[in-house]
Amino acid sequence: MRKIKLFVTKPFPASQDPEDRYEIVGPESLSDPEQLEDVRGIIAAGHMPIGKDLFAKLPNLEIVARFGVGYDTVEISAANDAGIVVTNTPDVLTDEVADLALGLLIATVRKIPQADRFLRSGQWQSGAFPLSNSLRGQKVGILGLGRIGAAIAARVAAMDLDVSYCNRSQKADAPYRYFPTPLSLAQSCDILIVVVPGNTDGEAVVDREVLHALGPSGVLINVARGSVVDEPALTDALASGQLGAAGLDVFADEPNVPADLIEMDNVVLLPHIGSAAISTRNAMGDLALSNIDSWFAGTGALTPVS
Ligand code: 8YV
Repeated sequence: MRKIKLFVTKPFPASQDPEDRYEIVGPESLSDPEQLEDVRGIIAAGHMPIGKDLFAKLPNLEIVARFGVGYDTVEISAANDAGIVVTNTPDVLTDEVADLALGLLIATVRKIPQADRFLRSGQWQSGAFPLSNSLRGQKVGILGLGRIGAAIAARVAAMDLDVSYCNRSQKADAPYRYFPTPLSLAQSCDILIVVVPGNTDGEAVVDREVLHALGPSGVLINVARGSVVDEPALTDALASGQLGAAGLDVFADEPNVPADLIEMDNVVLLPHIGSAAISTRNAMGDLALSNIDSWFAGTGALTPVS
């Protein structure tokens, strides 16, 4: 029997090789309509936009399985219009990303990378590393109390820090103070951790006003998407001292990071590694493939996005 054909945007890790049971084509086939005619599924890893332009080339497409919990690269309304199911990889990366967010928070406030650079460059020989700010007594605001936001909140609360949050709706079972808007949250906290899903409409929920509300000793941590923070406003606020520091795992135009940010000493910059641990990435790949397997076995998608 002929194998079902999948379009895979980028190689991804998984404990099984998808080529064992599927015929795989990649972006090189985009210029060859005949190759695409009988594609029935997409596994979408990386940044490639998945929307109506691509759907128009794939008349037999049934399912898009996103490798990742975020699906801002997929045009959901176009998928809905075309009757295409979209899945993502929730849960399997929650704790990994939350761990990384905590590491980035501590690294940013206590200046761990800067201290490492100080030691390696031999500066310790001439004196001690300058004292850093402290996390003690800081108020932490979580913007987005979804699965990952809740896992970060639990970790921050375990560090004996005050936690509050902003979410589209208040969570009845969340033991933290609720603020209805990003601005009201920023006005009431010292450290803002951004964990809201990325958007496709280009609107940054963390705008200049929110950044200024955090203030000169405020800290921004972003492990969500670059698109949810106004990056030029963030760069300005850090450069002018209107914002104290930032820890960023995500950027507006990855892998391009503004040179101004790279030159600053009050930021910690990571190359989007929130979920990038071997076991977690394998679990994400396995879940993306299981969604495809289940769909083509006739048992439906396992983790469809709403
Ligand atoms: C991955 C992520 O970097 O899950 C997400 O939404 O941002 C990360 O876990 C990405 O999905 C890899 O393609």
